[in-house]
Amino acid sequence: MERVVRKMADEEILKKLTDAMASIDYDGTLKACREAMSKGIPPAKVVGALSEGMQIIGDKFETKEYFLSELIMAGEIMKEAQETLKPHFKAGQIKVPGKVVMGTVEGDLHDIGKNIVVSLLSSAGYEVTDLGVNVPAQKFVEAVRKVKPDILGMSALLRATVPEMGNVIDGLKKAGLRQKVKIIVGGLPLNAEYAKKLGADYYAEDAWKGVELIRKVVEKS
Ligand code: B1M
Repeated sequence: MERVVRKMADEEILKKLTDAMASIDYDGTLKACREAMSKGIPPAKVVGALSEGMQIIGDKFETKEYFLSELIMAGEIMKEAQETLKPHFKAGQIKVPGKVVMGTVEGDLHDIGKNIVVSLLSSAGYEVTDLGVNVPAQKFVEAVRKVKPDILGMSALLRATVPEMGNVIDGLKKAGLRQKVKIIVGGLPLNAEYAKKLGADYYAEDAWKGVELIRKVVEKS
């Protein structure tokens, strides 16, 4: 009974969080975030609730109820919320940290999901080279040559920029580096089938799954 009541209370907080995010309510979102953390709700669930809010914002942007200024504000709120969550990021039982190069592909400025992956990996002791956003294919190739990572992670949120991932993979092939690194891709327009078509090794639907995948891949290598 106690567990059921607790679950209902948690769901109420998560709903509050989604609603505050969806209405681009800075104070409300951060307050609900802190409340969720103080109640011990897992950060993955909190990010899930925030992403639901982001989904609503995206839908409202498409129907012209929200405009670019709202997307920008939402991005800022999400970044602040992420700072609140960071100290609570734990990436499971990672035992074999390795080297990871991460970036958002050329033409794409969305970095919130990518930054969550970077934070989770860093907090677990991985050596992460974050190339940032709008990263040209050649820069990914050079980073793989220089850093010699176990994993290359790429993120894209725009449908139009996803093919850039394929360009990076082609660049790696041309440079003779493709077999030296495992590639994980993530982002809203992707799925496992699309990732395979692009030539990636793995697709991660969220940051936690991505980090778990990376752990398994590094452990095997
Ligand atoms: Co943009 N935007 N945006 N935007 N934006 C979307 C993506 C959009 C779906 C909104 C919509 O119309 N519904 C739409 C894309 C449509 C399409 O491609 N078909 C869109 C558009 C159109 C645009 C502009 C073109 C708008 C314009 O200028 N007219 C423009 C493009 C700029 C550019 O990139 N060149 C633009 C700009 C922006 C801002 C800069 C204002 C801002 C981003 C701020 C930032 O990132 N610093 C922004 C925002 C905030 C959004 C939405 C609302 C939210 C994105 C987000 O942060 N989600 C988004 C709508 C939506 O998502 N439904 C939208 C939360 C975040 C936690 O999720 O990043 O998906 P996400 O990460 C997830 C997973 O995908 C996964 O893990 C995370 C969860 O754990 N993941 C990985 C992601 N990468 C991974 C890598 C991995 C593993 C997992 O390992 C490698």
